[in-house]
Amino acid sequence: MTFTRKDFPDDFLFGAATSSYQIEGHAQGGAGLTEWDTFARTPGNVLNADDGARACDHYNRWPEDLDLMKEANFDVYRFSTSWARVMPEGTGAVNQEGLDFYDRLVDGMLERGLKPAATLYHWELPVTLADRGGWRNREITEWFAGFTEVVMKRLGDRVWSAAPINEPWCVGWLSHFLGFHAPGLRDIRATAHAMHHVMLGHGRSLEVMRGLGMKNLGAVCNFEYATPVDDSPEAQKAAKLYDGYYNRFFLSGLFNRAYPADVMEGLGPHMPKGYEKDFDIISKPLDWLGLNYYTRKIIAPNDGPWPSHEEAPGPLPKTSMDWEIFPEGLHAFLKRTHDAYTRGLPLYVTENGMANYDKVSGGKVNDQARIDYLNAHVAKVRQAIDEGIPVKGYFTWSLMDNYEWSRGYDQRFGLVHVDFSSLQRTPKASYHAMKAALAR
Ligand code: IFM
Repeated sequence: MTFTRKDFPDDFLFGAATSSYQIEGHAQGGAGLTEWDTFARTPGNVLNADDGARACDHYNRWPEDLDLMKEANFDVYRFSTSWARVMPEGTGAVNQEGLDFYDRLVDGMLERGLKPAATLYHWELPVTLADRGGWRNREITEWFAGFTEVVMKRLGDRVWSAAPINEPWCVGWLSHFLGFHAPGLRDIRATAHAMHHVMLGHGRSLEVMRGLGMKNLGAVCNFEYATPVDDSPEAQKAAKLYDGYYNRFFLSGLFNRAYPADVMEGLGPHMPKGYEKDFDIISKPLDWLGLNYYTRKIIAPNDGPWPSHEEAPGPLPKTSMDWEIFPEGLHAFLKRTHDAYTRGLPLYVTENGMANYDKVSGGKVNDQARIDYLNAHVAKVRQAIDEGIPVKGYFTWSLMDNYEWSRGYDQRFGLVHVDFSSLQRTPKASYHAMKAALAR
């Protein structure tokens, strides 16, 4: 790496992130079916119809995985708790085995000197709740509050930080407007409802955790930089709108008690009635904000219905996800978030990394491209700190290769290679580089 821990303030934290469905092996331990299980079983949704039934078998191999975290000299492990594992029906009965698993996992982190950074929801919606409308149904905000209470009554005394929901844009837009994620809807009314309920669910969950006396609570949003395809006013407007529903919608709700006017031109008529009254709950004070950042998109106007734009190919080098590598975007988001929304609140880069078609050869994985990607993005974090932006930590996605949602097991984001037949873990060159950079 071109950086070491010493280049950062003493209290700056380095971590790696994972999520439950992507690594655990969801068919084990009494977990209920999630909407991803049925989504994956429907032709055309997921590459090779892969699901998370076995994934990395982290459910059994977690001690080895936490050892990998510790041996890489990471400070924090960002993990998530599966709703369907803890409450197979979504409400009511608790699967004690599932709760015990997370209890052991958190203790395992503490025993290894790792800070546990919990995310309550990283998309394992129990099918029973999907049957009742999922995020389209306002009642989900109370179901989610109930899940929060069950999990945090058990773990809340030991986690270092907690956030209710990973990437509200994915829960709302990607899953209900673009249809790329479960439940695979393409409907503007469903989108408007889900976008708002995910915000309200965030707020209710936060209230529950505050009520339990928990500290260090935040939110994790994902960001994509939007570049207009050309200098025309139409292209500028299209890119601004993309930025609006992708990035500003959630920041605005959390910090400005309103959704952006340009986004509401399209979503407004489809919003749940009386949604404006919910901002007291949505905008409860946070202790930090997490930013997940990977890429930018080139946006071109078109004649279609709102939002009347589409993605155009970009010229920059790309990852195997076909995502352009654009570290400048990370700096831009840290700066804008601090200047316009969070104004002094600690920021964390809660996800950043790249997918690459990594292969094991002679027991080694040469992923120099990932090392370059991480160096370039960490340099942007350093730049932001130099400018006085309070960035307090950086997490790479991901500790290990895992289930990449609709891309199945094809896309490898890990610092550790996973052979999905033998489940053998092989640390890649990027893992060894990170370990050396983070040595104390
Ligand atoms: O794998 C995902 C993760 O679940 C959420 N953030 C983006 C990652 C890469 O696509």
